[in-house]
Amino acid sequence: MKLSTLVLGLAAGVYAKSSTKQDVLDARFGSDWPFSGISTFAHLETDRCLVNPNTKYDIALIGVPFDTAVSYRPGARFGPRAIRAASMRQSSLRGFNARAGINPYKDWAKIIDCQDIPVTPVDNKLALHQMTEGFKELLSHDTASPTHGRVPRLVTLGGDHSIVLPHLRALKQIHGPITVIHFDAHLDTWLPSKYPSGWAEAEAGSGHFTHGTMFWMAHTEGLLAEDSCIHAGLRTRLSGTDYEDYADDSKQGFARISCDDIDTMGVEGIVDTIVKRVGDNPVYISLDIDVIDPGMAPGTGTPEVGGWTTREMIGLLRGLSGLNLVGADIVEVSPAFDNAEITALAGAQLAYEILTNMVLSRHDGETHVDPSHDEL
Ligand SMILES: [Mn+2]
Repeated sequence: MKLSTLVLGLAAGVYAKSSTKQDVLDARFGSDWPFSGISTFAHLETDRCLVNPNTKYDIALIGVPFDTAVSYRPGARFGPRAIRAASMRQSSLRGFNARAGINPYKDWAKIIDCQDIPVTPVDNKLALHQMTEGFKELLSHDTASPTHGRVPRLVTLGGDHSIVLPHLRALKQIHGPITVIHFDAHLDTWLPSKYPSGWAEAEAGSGHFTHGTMFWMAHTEGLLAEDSCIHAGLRTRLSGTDYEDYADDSKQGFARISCDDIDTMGVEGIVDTIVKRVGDNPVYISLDIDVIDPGMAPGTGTPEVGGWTTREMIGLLRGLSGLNLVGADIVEVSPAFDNAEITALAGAQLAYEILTNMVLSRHDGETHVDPSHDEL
């Protein structure tokens, strides 16, 4: 090659690299620091998906700032924005999940933050209707990668735990009855009669709708798969003296793993039990942050001491990456009771682990198995 040709070639290369103003602007201003930019989950692209039906995504974060179905501390309506703020150190730039061997933000899936479902805080019957319609709308969008599945998947940021009911209603219409893996200190299959002030005038659509009865409602509505749901992390006090709450729970098709079981079964033993229980069914992971010990997650509605560590919870989720996962939530983060953002940080990290699982599993019965993705 003649020297002049080489010089011309180099000059052309430099010219091409710096020629467009867009290139220069992207290089200078295109990436955020963790602390700059507006607060979407993990700095993801955002869209007001509920009013833009043509927006495509494979996985979406959706905030549901609703907390008027709590039985103790309110405040989880501020959970979505607290989790988003605590997720700021996550981004596609440094998003590789070393435990899982993928970067969920740079893999096959288009993941976006769909903002919030606006829900009334003054009328729970209307609120439940609004949430149900919102979830149906979000699940009706086309996916960006149809070869990986034609139904998008949602990770809900709550909100109190009642927000799982409208999500399950919307999922049932698509997948049929859903198998729920429920991480929680509490059963949440309580009969409405177990609560005070259970007046006969209560309407099923509002008076019975609480953050402790919604799985009972889900079972009553036929949304749950028979004998395949499972709780994990239980340590709640019970009514009565004969474990009748457990009997009520079993009738609704749930198996139970207590919080203390981790001492004998270990993370791996619990993962094995859950995987055997749920099989290939369409699975929904519902994660109440109160499953974590209040020492690591104090900012929540109904704290119970003696819980799991965040490291154990991450290990459990990493072990569940091969499931047919069709939806998930992180609920009950109540930032007014938080300290130094620790509860919201736990919520943000656990959401990231769930997103990782969604990228690793394809929910049309097809699992994305790669031998390099060793778990646990
Ligand atoms: Mn709960």
